Amino acid sequence: MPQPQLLTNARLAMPVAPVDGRGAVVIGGDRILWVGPEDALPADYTSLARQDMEGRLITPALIDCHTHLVHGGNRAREFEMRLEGASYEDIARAGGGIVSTVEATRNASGDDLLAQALPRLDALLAEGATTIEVKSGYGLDRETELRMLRVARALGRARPVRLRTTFLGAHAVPKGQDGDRYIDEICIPTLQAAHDEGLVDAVDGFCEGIAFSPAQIARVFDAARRLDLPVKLHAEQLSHQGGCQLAARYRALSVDHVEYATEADARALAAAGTVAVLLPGAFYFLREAQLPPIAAFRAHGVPMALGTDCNPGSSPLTSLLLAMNMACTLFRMTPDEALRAVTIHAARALGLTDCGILAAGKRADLAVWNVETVAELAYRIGFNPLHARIFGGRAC
Ligand code: DI6
Ligand code: FE
Repeated sequence: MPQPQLLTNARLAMPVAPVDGRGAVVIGGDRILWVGPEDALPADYTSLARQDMEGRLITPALIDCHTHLVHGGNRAREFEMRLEGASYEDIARAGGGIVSTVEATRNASGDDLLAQALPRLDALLAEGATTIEVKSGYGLDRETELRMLRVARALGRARPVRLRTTFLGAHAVPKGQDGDRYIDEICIPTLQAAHDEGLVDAVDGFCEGIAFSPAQIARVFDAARRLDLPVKLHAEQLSHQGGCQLAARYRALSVDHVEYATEADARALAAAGTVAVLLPGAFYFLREAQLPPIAAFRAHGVPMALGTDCNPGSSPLTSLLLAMNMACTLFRMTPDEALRAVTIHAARALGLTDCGILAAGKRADLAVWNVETVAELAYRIGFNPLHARIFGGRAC
């Protein structure tokens, strides 16, 4: 076992409890051995060579807990149509939207999809992310859903990153098909096939007027339960459909978007231990006006996470730092909340307990920033102050 590494003269954002003054981190292999104020460094470690962080801020490495990184093509033309007055839902109902990306994704080979996704992944890593979730959901047939998930796994081998895959077969009703038949005859059997191939870490759905009803999503969740897979849900994004209550009944890891969630939903989420994943990129890009009920989430103790929702239609965003800035400017989250939202709470939204926090025994996934405070991290727009990204104890 190589010598542990000792980082000193750092500012630490744990991010739950702050450390005042100079902080130090001891890393052994891929784990944090010790973290705390430098003057409390245990005697065992004082003789290690010091790597002087020169007062930089160290946070847990960032976690993007909601992306659709793997997809074919882009929807810049729909962006122009929306600028001309069409709504996101109008475009979806007219055969554009998710199903147009489905066509582009079906027509792309695995190699094409990988090549298109890598620059997006690299953009996230360049800002200090080490754990990324990737969803399927632009195949809506067995072959393409499996291809998307295999590409997601391949992304995890192509870069030093921890990749978590989510099966999102219930994302949209394929053109010309009946929603109920699609769920029972394609979506659920495809979930089984993807699980058999070891491609699924969690199961998601889109509960919305333009997608699936709570009753349809419940059938997908029952299938997930039979496979012992955790669930999450795109819920209450464009309207209130009852997705949060459904997700809470299934003890979902997270409900995502949730602009139209209510106080009663917040109570149910808190009781179920479900994380609310806020996606300010989609809120911004679709020029939504309905704000997620942040005050109710705070009051009831619902953990809030943030993701990019990186996707071609509603959030072509590949920056968690910008998501943090947007969460503060648009949703009035505090910078400390925004940091917890892309670290410890994002980990929880993925069912992970070994990362997202600076604590002994956790993974040594750290980000070192050329800033002094958490507020400084959240307030800049379009500037990347990352000094170093440490993944499993290695700077890379
Ligand atoms: N909600 C979203 O924001 C993405 N999926 C979803 O269910 C949008 C997907 C798209 O427009 O391509
Ligand atoms: Fe999404």
